[in-house]
Amino acid sequence: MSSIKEVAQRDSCFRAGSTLCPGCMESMALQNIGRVTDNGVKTCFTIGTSCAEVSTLFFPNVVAWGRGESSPDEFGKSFSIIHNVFESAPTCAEAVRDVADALTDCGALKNPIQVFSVSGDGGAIAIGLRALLHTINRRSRITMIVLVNEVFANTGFQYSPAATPFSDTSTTPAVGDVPGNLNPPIDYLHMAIAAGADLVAQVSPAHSRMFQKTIEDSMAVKGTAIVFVPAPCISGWKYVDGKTIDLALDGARAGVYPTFVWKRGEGGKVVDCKREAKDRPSLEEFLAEQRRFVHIVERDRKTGEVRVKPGREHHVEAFRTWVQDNVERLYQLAEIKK
Ligand SMILES: Cc1ncc(C[n+]2csc(CCOP(=O)(O)OP(=O)(O)O)c2C)c(N)n1
Ligand code: SF4
Repeated sequence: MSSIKEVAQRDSCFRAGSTLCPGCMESMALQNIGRVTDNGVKTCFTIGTSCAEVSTLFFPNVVAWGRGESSPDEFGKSFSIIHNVFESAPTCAEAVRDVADALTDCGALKNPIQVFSVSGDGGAIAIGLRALLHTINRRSRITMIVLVNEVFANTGFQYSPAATPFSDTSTTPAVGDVPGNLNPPIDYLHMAIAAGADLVAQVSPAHSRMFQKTIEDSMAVKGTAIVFVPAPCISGWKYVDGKTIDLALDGARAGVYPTFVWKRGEGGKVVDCKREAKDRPSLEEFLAEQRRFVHIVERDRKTGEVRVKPGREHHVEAFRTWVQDNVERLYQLAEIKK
């Protein structure tokens, strides 16, 4: 693993000028990935329509990507990005990989290329799920990044199949007795392993060393790597400024989106999230930080005390059960070797 200090001094292909919300986890993830990939190898990103795309490639206004100018003899420094439709970032990345490999095989391309796709969870595991699974199944040598903010954010915060139970979204509103989203999320980590990925991870830049190492490892595997990045969304999750990293850590440690890294042939591990509920931080505190759960848990403004809303106790218990099942499933998943 390169040293954190060395990577911090690299040039990031994600540059100033995006219109992502201030404090958006996606911009932190892209900043970091941008630096890790500035490693002397030409980088190509494909990016599907999502917050990360509409806020950074709004030609001719905002184009927040690039590594400055490079001459042909600085091929390893160069960076390119392809915007493609919503659900097709992995497919387009696979196409880039195939073309690069074919050019290499016939001697026309002398230098290596590293290829990344970037999607939101809506693009990757809702509308684009079928395409994503087939690209994994073909063992395409790419890294897929899925920025999981649990909603279709840029089109109005609609539910996605990654949405946490009981979250209020624009298409699963908490109204009357209905406590928001009633569907448990798709088990996308297990699904990616079953489809044939060589590296599967769930990690955010809040676990900075782990994040950097995972991105570096993803570029070294022979087949497909997929990294799901839990991405607290200040506008959709509705929390106060400055809490993005705290929420990323609290949610991971409380078992809502545990940090998880798995490699084919080696197995995996759950990091910084205890298996027993009694050893994990309070779920109520995690819920109370976000107004998308205000219908079940609230914080007293004067005392700061968190309390379950009267009549919502069974929803909090159901949430606790889902979280425990989630953590247990990941511990078991970590034991799979191939
Ligand atoms: C085929 C197709 N359907 C719908 C849309 C409209 N659309 C653009 S982005 C988007 C939501 C993206 O959600 P997600 O991938 O989760 O990214 P986020 O906005 O949350 O970053 C939708 C529905 C589209 N561009 N193409
Ligand atoms: S809506 Fe959410 S995901 Fe989109 S830019 Fe804002 S904070 Fe980021």
